[in-house]
Amino acid sequence: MSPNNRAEEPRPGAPGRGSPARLLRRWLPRAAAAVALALLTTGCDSSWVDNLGLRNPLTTQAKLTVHLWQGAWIAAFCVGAVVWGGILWAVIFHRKRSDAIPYQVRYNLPIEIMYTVVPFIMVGVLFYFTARDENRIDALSPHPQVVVDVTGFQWSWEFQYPQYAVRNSANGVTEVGQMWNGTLGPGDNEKYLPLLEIPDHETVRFNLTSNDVIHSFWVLPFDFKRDVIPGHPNHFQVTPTATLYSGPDTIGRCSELCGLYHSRMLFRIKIVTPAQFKSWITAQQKLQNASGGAQ
Ligand SMILES: [Cu+2]
Repeated sequence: MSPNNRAEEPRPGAPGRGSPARLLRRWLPRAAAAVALALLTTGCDSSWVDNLGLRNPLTTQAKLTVHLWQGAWIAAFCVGAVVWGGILWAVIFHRKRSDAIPYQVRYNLPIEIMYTVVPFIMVGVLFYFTARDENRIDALSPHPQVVVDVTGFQWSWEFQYPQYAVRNSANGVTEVGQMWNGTLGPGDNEKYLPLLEIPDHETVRFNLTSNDVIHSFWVLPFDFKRDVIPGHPNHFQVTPTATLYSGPDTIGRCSELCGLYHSRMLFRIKIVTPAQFKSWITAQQKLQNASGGAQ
């Protein structure tokens, strides 16, 4: 460092153009305004913010997914706060004061060990909570209260309730419908889509199979989707925690690109009270007994 450079250095603590206090005064209001603007312009409602982009969970399993998601974000924010804090601290309090090369540090063993151990701990914590919740979400009870056999095909769905017998049918009450019709409006279309009706607060097991290619069964408020694969039955179980009668979340989807009309492979889902479910299933049994098959 030359004596000339030292002479150009500002006096420590002097309120020069780049002093920390002055920088903070200038940038803090701007940063606060930018964050407020981002929140306002994204137009998110509070549940979107609470769930960090996931749908409002309507099953005990979906609540686990949302909690895991929130926990992962909180952990990421904590790590982010340490990193951002370090960056801001360096930017504000260690600004360039001369052209001299700073003091060089190499091979600081404690820091090298910390760089290795801390990421391992972070991965370990994320792995533990993910594995624990995945096992809970995938758990199947040996005696589910309602069983639904789901069959995906190009480009619609069939729902069978094998516990509720129908005359001349080995599959029980069966719900079929049509794929979304591009020439009809949303209201009319919803009358023709296949209907999946399940009771609130009861364990419902889904057995998934496909007749042709790989599909994926996706119900938004389950915060869950599972592949529907030909020749490889898949299963999962949910326990709804609330009813669902209307709104955009009542449209279920195929989420695996499965051919030309993949985007039209929709169905309706309703979560009703157990009493409503019983009377609906009894009505379907009567109707299908009379006609000798699915409606
Ligand atoms: Cu599909």
